[in-house]
Amino acid sequence: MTVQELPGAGASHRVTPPPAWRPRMEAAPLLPDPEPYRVLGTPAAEELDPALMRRYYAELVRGRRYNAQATALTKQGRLAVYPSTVGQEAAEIAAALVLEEQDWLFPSYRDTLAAVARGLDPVQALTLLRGDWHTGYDPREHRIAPLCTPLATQLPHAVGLAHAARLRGDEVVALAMVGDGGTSEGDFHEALNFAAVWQAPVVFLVQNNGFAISVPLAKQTAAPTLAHKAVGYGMPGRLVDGNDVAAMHEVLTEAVKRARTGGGPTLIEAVTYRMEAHTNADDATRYRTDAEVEAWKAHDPVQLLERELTARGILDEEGIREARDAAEAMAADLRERMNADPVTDPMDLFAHVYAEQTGRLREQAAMLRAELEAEGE
Ligand SMILES: Cc1ncc(C[n+]2csc(CCOP(=O)(O)OP(=O)(O)O)c2C)c(N)n1
Ligand SMILES: [Mg+2]
Repeated sequence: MTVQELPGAGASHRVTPPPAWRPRMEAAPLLPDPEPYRVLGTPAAEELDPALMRRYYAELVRGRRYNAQATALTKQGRLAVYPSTVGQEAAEIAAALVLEEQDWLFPSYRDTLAAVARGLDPVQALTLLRGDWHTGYDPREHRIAPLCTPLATQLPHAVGLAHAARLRGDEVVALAMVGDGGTSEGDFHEALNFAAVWQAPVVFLVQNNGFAISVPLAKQTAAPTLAHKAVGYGMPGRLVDGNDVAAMHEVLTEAVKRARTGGGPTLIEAVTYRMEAHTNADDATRYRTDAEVEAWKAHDPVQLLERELTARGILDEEGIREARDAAEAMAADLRERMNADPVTDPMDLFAHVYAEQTGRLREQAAMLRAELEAEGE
């Protein structure tokens, strides 16, 4: 029996469909290019701004040295944990340098380097990872939200802040950083959905470093690329070589400008690689091969820029030495200050949890105070 022949239904039950449904916008302009965008090693590098690129070079060298020093501090017992960004310095530094003073950065736990490049004191940036204070810095001072350990929860915060700023008429852009694994979280979905519906001035920067701890990307997403996820929310997705600092700068600058001028959010996937283990507590040899790591060494972000700039006469031996000396000075200062024992008060555990202390926390604080006093006697 066909629909047209239902019993007792007269000659035809063919119902005129409602007015044709139409997509609200063209999807094609939102789609990322199939190849990550690159500048270094391409003819586009002829347009590089020498002063800007020298600045990036100095920051990359400093960033690499910062990673090495922080990792050394974990081995010396001065830092509880450090998620290294060796190999990811280009994305980290560009995320910081494209922002204006009034903008906000929303970093994940891995993004200490972006926070330091934005002006945060390197020791303060490590306070949380040393385990002796909540955030370790005043987020309002440099407009850097706390380094966020719960995956992707910083994203809806960024959207809320950006949307609120826009309602107030402030020209603020929020740049939120997240890992490839973080894109599988509900918060990622909610943040992107709201951002696009509200046309909030947000830039989402996903660093696809290949892994969520030991889980490779292919085991936690079936999307063609992470940048493609943008299209489902109605924002443009951009795919960029995350180790190419000039490409990162260009793509991020464009997205920040779009956000600032009312064009709404962008999702950027920076394709990169985590050269070291997830943290000092992880053994990466258990889930990936040395050959894979070696292959990525040839695409090192610091080397890529150094080769391009020296070949073009933008950077010479002296420039390289200056950058290295400045990085050494930063590392020596970091080492020295991190080697001083921090003075902590256990009662601080209860401070700044809530604006107004809850009854239960007050009770617990009183208990601890009594215990500490008993110990002191
Ligand atoms: C909500 C939540 N679930 C699980 C974890 C445990 N965890 C910490 S890091 C991590 C992997 C995240 O990978 P990715 O988002 O790719 O960032 P990456 O560490 O590579 O920078 C997981 C599962 C967490 N911190 N928060
Ligand atoms: Mg990852």
